[in-house]
Amino acid sequence: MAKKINFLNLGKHPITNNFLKVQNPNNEFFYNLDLIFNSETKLVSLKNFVSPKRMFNDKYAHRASASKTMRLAYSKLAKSIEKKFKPKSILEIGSNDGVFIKHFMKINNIGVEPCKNLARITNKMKIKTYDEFWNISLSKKIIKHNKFFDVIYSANTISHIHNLDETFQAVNNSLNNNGIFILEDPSLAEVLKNRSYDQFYDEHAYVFSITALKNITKKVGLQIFNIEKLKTHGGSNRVYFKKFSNDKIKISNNVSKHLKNEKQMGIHKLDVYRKFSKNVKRSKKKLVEIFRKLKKKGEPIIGYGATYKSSTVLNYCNLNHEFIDYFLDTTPTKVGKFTPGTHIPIMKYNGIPSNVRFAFLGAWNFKEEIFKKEKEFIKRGGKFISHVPYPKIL
Ligand code: DWN
Repeated sequence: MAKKINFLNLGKHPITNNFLKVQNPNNEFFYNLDLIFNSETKLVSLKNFVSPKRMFNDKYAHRASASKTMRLAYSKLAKSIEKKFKPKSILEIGSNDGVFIKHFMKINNIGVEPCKNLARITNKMKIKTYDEFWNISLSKKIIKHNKFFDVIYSANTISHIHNLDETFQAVNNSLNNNGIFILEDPSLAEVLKNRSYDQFYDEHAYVFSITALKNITKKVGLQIFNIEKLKTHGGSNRVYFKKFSNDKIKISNNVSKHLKNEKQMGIHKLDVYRKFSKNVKRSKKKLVEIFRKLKKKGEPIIGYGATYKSSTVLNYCNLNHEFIDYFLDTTPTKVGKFTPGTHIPIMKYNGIPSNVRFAFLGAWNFKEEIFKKEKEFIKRGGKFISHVPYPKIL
């Protein structure tokens, strides 16, 4: 019998995509953000899933193409898929604003994107995009019109879908016999190492280990044949799957290496999560201490990058408008609004104002890109505050 064990309670949290039009709304929705470990599958997930319709709607704010790092990463991956697999058809689950799928205009390229405002963007780009949630019924509809796929790709999406058995089954049903499925999502091993507890929020129903992925996909006939460790989004895994029945594709040695490494870390044991939980509580204490000290000195502090991730940190640590004056962000759909739960204004990025010496790095996953861009700020003594891997002033 699978046992689902609670290991961390992060308190009450809002919908991370709910960037507010007014600073103090009276009907904001909150849910309890608790993390659990499944002793059978080794999956780590939220205890309470939030209704998908609340999160993924026609006001979805995140644009995958907003960062240069990601634009380059997707273009590089598209070239590599083209070269290695020469697909004639490709399906992307969670196509967002088309940053990846637009590289495949010469073949049959199909998007799935339940956020209607995003699906409209890619449909306008002449990429047939289904504005529905991925499930068996949608996969049947797509196959009927488009046949089976050579490649199915999904970045930062499968970890957002609650029913994993159905999700992977629908993927397997939609692949042709030699087809491959590529999944890219934050790595649980990296979250544990970096104490990046902000990878858990309403949308991130799961944070995957390779161990858990292997356990849950074998049930539907998918087999991992390659893994790439990525730096993107604070440390992700790109996992390649084939059908079990396809023995033409060789299994790379790195699959067993990853599994061995996770075993050594104890990813299959509850103790590791109990330790993580202690570290997260310490991290909160230290971060709040840093903010309190700076505020006592009267320092203005801003936020850099109003990420969905930062919503977890701000709400868990109770860092509201009293601690952070405002956020700067390049995403037009966030500008002029307020952060969910903590009600901090979000302003249009136009450089860091000269009176600011401290900026909380909400987009810590783009640290390299941001440090390159903010040379002037750093030169004049400006400092970033980050909670990863532990709270400090950089
Ligand atoms: O999985 C998900 C990831 C991939 O994207 C989603 N569930 C939602 C979203 O999460 P996020 O908001 O934590 O993602 P990012 O990509 O880390 O967000 C970066 C934010 O920072 C954007 O709003 C853009 C902003 N930014 C900025 O203002 N200046 C980013 C950079 C690099 C910058 O220089």
